[in-house]
Amino acid sequence: PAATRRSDYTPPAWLVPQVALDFALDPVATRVRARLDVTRNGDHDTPLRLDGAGQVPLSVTVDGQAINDWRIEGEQLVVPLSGDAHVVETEVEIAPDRNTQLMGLYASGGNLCTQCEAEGFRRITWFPDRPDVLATYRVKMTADKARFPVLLANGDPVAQGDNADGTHWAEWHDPWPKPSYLFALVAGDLAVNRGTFTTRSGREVQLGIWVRSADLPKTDHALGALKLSMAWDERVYGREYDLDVFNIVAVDDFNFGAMENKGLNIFNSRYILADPDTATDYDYDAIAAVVAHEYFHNWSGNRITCRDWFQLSLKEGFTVYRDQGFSADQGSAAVKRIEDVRGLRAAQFPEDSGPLAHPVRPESYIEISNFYTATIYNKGAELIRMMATMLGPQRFRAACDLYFDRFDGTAATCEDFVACMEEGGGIDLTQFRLWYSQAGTPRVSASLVHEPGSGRATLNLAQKVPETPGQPVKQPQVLPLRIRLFGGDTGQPLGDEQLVILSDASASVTFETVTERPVVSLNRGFSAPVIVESDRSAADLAFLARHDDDAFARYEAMQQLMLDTLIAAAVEGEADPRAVVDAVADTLDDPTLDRAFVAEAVLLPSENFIGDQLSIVDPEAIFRAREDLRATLGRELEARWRAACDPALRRPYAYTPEDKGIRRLRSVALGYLAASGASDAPALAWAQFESADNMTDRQGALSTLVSGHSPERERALDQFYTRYADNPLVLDKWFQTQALSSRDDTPALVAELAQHPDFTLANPNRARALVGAFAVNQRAFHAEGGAGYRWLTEQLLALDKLNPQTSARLLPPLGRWRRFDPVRSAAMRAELERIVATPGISKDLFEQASKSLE
Ligand code: HT7
Ligand code: ZN
Repeated sequence: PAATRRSDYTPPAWLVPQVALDFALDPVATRVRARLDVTRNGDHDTPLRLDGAGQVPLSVTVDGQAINDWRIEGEQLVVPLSGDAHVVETEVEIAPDRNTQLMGLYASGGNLCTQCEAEGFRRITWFPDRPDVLATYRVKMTADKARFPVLLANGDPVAQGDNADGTHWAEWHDPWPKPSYLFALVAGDLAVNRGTFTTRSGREVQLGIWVRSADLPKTDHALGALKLSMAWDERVYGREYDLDVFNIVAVDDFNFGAMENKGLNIFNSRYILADPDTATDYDYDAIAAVVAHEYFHNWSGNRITCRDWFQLSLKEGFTVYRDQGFSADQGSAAVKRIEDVRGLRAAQFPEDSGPLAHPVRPESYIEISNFYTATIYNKGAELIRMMATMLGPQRFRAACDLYFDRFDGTAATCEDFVACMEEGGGIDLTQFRLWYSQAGTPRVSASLVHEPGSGRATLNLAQKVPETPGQPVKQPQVLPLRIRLFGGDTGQPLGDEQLVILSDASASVTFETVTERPVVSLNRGFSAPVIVESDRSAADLAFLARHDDDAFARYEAMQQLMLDTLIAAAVEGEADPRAVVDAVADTLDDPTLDRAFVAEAVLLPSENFIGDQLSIVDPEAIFRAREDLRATLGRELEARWRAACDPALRRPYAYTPEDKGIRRLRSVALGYLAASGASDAPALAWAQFESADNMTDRQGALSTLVSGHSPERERALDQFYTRYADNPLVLDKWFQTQALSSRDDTPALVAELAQHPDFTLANPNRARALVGAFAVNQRAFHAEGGAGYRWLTEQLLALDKLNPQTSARLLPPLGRWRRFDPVRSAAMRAELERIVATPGISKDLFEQASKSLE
C-alpha cells in the first residue's frame, strides 16, 4: 500500500461551503442523498474529486442535471466541472448492519451511529474527506419511529415530523463550518439524562446524555463532569460553548474512547456509565477525563481543526494537556502527574524506542488510524506542557488566546500553534521545534560535583537523542529541567528551585555558597519528558524520597531506588532490599502524606517498565526479582499492610479524593500481604471481595486472588461472573483480570477464555480486555515456547477480518522482538512475518507488522 507524505500537502482544489444530507435510515440498506455546494479554490482546471469507500453512486447530478462523464479512479469519484460554483448531488446505498469495522455508519446494540474520524465519512457518502474542507451541514434523517424513536445529529434541531408509513423524520442544522470527520448522527431507542449549563455570556445550553433506558441511573457522574468541564474551560482558557445543545450518546461497540463530533459526542459506554457497584475509582476518574477531553475539543479541534492528519497532535496533544489540567484541578495534582507520567512511560516511551517510533508530527503514514498513538497524544501533551513551563502561566494563557483568536474557524498546523506560543509568549522557539520533528526519548545524564572548600557545586548535564527508524542523526533539543538542591545533612532546600534550559549537547550549572553536602532533585514535576541517568547513590535517592518538597520528585526518587534494586536482582541475581524497605516504611508512616500519594509511591515499577531499562529482557528473571522484593516488603512491613486493609477501618463508599486514596492503598496492601505468603491473605481478600460496597474494593480483591491458587480464587471468579453476567463492561473486567494474572498457567487459561461463550472479537472492548491485556502481561505473553506469540497472531488475523483498526492497535507487543533473547526474538519475528505474508490483510495491520520487522 502507498504512503501519504506530509511534504505532498496541497490545498483542496474545490471547497464545499455547504452540505445537505438526507438519510433514509435502515440497518440493512440506508439511502444517503448528498447535496454539495462546491466552489473552485484558486485558478486551476482540476476536476472535483470526491472520496468514497465501500459504496457505488446510484446517481450523480450537477446543477440538477444527470451527468454521465463521471468516473471512478481508485477510491475517488471524479467529476469534471467547468464553471466556478456548482451543486453536485449523489445518492448511495450502504449497509450499516454489515459494518464490522465500526467506521462510517454502523449498528450497535440495535441503534445506528457514526464514527467518521479520521476517514469514515467517505464510507457514508462521496465527499472531499479531508480535514481542511470545512462545510456547514443540514441533515435530514427518516427512520422507523418504533425502532428508532430518537434521531440526533450535529448542531441544533430545526424541525421534525411523522410520516403516514410509520416512519418519522428530524432535521438538524450545524451553523459552524466543520470538516467531515466531525459529522455525526445517531438513530435509536435511547433514554436521556438532561441538564442545563448557562455560559458566562448567558446562553442556556441543553445537555443530554443518551443511553439505553436501563443504564440511565449510571449517567449522573458523566453529566456532572460535563458541567464541570464547561465551567473549567471558561475559567481557565476563557472558552465558552457555542451551540444551544450538547448531546452525548453512549454505545457499546466503539473503536476508541470517544469522539468529539460537533455538539454530538459519541462515547464508548465504558467512559459514560458508572455507579459504585460496577465502576472503579479508576473508571470514575477516566470518565471525567474523557468527558472533559471531548468537550475541550470543541475549541481545540473543532473551532480550530487540523489542516491535514500530520497535524493531529495540534488538537490531540493540546487537548490531552487541557484534560490533564482539568483532572489535576479536581483532586491531587501530584497524584495526577504521577499517573500521567506512569502512563507515558508505559505506552509512549516503549513506542519511542521501538520500530514504530515516529515524531509528534509524522512525515508519512500508510493508514492514518495507526497514528492515534501515545506519541501524538501524550508526548504531544508534554510538548505543550514544556512550552507552558517556559512561558509561565500568564504568558501561556496570552499565547493560547492569540492562537484561538487568530485561527478560529480555520484548519491550522502545529507550526501555527508554536508560532503563537512564540509571539504571544515573547520567546524564541526555533530549536524547540525539533521536538515536533525528531522521534526518540532524549536521555539526560546528570552528575553533581561539590567542592566543600569553595562552596561551589557544579551540575554537569549532557543530552543524547537516540537514533530512531529513518532518523539516524539527531540534534540536541530544548529541555526545560526544574532543579533544586537540598542539604544532605539538614534536609533543607539550598536556595530556590531553578528552571535550567538545556539546549546544547552538554552544559554545566554552578551553585555558589553550598556549604552542606548537596543532593540534587532533578526534572521536578517531570518538567521534560526525558530519561534521566544520574549517579545519585541509593542513600541520596532514599534521602529525596523522604525530604524532597516536590511530590513528583519524591515519588520518582522512590521509583528509581526500587528500579535500581530490581535491576540488580534481575541481572546479578541478588540485591540488598534494605533501602527500599526503609523508604517504603517511612512513606507509609508519614501522616502528612495523602494516602493516594502513598499508594503510588509504595508500588513497585511494573515488569514491563523494568524490562524497558534492559537491552535484553529476561521476563522470568524480572518476574522473580519483583516477586521476591514484593514478598520481602510484604513480610517486613506486614503490620503496616494489615493496618491499611483493616476491615474495621472501612467506611461507607464515597467518591472523594480522600476515600479514593484509602481504597487504593487498601488494595495495594492486600497485594503485599498476599505476596508475603501470609496464610490468611486469601481469606482477607475474600472478605474484602464479599463485603465490598463498591467495585474498587471488589476488583482489588479479585486481582489479588486471581494470581494465586487458593479455593477463594475460583469462588470469587464464579461469583463475580454470575453477579455481572448481564453487564458487558464488568464482564470485560472479568476477562481482563484473568488475562493479567501472574500465574504460570495464564497462557493456557487465556486461550480457554477465548472459547468462552461471552468472548467475542467483534466487540473492541472485549477484544482489548482479553487479547490486549494478555499481550502486555510480560511473563505470560513471553512464556517459554512461544505459544503466546502464536495465539496473539491468530487473534490478530481473525480480528483483522472484522475490525482492522482494533487488530492493528493490538500488534505492538510483538514488535519488541529485538529486546529479547535469540529464541524468543526469532519466534516473535516469525509471527510478524506470518502476518505480513497473509493474503488479504488490511493496510492497518500490514503497516504495523511490516514496520515492526524493519
Ligand atoms: N479524536 C478522537 C479519535 C477517534 C478515533 C480515531 C480513529 C478511529 C476511531 C476513533 N474514534 C475516535 C478521539 C479523541 O481523541 O478525542
Ligand atoms: Zn482527542
